[in-house]
Amino acid sequence: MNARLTILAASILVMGAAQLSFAADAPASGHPGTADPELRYKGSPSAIKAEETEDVRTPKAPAITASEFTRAKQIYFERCAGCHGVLRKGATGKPLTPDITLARGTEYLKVFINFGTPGGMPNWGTSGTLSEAEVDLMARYLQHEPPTPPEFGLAEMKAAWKVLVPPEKRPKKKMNKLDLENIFSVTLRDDGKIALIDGKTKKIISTIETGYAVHISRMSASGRYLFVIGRDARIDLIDLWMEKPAVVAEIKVGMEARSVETSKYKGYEDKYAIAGTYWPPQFVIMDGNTLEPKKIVGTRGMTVDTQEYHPEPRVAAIIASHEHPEFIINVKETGKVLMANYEDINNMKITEVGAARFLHDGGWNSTHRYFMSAANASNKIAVVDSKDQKLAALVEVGKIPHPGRGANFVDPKYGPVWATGHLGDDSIALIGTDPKNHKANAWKVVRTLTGLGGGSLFLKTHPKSRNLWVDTTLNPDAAISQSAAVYDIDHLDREPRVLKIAEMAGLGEGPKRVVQPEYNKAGDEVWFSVWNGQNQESAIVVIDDKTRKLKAVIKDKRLITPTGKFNVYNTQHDVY
Ligand code: DHE
Repeated sequence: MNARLTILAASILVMGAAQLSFAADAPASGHPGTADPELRYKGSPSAIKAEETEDVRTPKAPAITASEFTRAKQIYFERCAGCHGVLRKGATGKPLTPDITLARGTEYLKVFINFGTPGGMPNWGTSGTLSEAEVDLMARYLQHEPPTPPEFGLAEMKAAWKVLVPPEKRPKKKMNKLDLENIFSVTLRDDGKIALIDGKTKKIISTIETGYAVHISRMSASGRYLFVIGRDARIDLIDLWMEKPAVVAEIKVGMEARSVETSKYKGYEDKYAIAGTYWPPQFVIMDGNTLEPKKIVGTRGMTVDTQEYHPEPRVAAIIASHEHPEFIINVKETGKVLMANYEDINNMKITEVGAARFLHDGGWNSTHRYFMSAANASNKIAVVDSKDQKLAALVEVGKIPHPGRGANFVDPKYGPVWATGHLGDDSIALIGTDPKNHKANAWKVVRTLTGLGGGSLFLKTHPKSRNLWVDTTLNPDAAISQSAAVYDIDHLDREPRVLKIAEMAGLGEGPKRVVQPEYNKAGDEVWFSVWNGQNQESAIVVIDDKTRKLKAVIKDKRLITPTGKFNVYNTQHDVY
């Protein structure tokens, strides 16, 4: 590397902190100085197909043949779009638009692609992921205008919409003997399915074909309908009342998505569903019984802080308000929370709450009034008051908060708190959430616990439990990523106990990442996924919450890459 490039390599951290998704067996790039969990949480392949984009050549950019362009697009969507955005406008990774890349030039860009940066850009070249020719190709490609994937409006959604069993042909009452409230919907990430698992027998009731890499499951307010959404923005509506629960409606709402939710406000139970998409950047409100798309709202617009236009603000977590007939929607790149009122969707009122970038996941406080939302690039938790429809606070926490939906409990000293773990450090922040009776503690970090390490994704407790369970799924040390920590809520000053969850599963080879604690309905068992590679054996480990001892290991050849688990009752009633 010549001197100029060395200086550039050291100074340009422009390619940004790698975020967000990975396969269980994804290798870390091993770049010195970069937090490994961040690298591991890299953008997974985008569900956008390279052949669907509209391509433009930029006259001043280096020559590139049509076949090279196609190949580069594919690599970009597979490796880079998760962090830098489809339009390369910058997300967690930095912007890579031609106004920036043309000025840098091919040689300069090659250095970054080859060696990565301490800021989080993986070393695609030296890790052997991309060949020398591919590094050169990507450096040239990035100087051309980003190809644009197509929009996805009402016509496209309607074309992809299928009602397999119309509401009038569905059962009028529950037709099976299943204990629906204690079923778990389990994401089988790399198998394009979910598994329904009976909470008592711990047996798989059935597996159901869904979209590609289902991300989450959410329940309708009545507890009858299960909604699952895949990364490819396909939503499946599953009727749990049928003799054999099955998909009754299906739709594709875009090219890439992560979130789905249902209306829960009194009088609107099961009436509407909503899905947010990463591409195109928008959300759609659908009929809750059929998934018929009703109203699409784009999220493109100005960022909360610098107030500049962002063409690709992705929709992250969505939660249904219990205070108003509203969906509360995290818009990642603009750092805004939208409260969309569904009372009259033709004259829709949307309250825009300015929070901070980049909004990702979050959940309710124990009273279901305050939405606690992680702004992960700002190291803050935004507290959104769903009753008064405004921002209550921005709370400074550790590095890259990642709560899932978080955990609510009563701290013996500080009163009601909501907790989040972090991807970027080992801290667990407990935030006071009771402005009425514990005003001095409200929206402050009242206590910080020390976890097993960075790389935590989810933590959980239950109103009937005095345990707080925390995973460390993305920690680079296998001993840590394969374990979970449990804290005694009555003695938070004590060290946590460490449970070697993966070891309990007795599996063979593989990364065996322990991910997402989830309680059963009674709150006396906590379930962990032991997430292995697609061709390796995975399992779910069930721990007795009181004794903290192993209760059961669920193994089944159909249990391929289990990640998220959603207990019907707890998801329906927002218990966490
Ligand atoms: Fe998730 C929730 C986005 C990677 C498992 N994930 C969410 C939510 C969002 C999101 C916006 C909140 C949805 C809501 O509440 O409405 N996740 C993303 C990403 O953008 C990211 C970082 C990268 C990607 O390309 O997908 C990503 N997520 C992952 C994973 O790698 C995980 C660990 C495994 C997997 O299945 O892909 C994963 N995400 C989950 C789970 C939840 C989730 C289990 C729900 C947690 C809950 O308790 O509600």
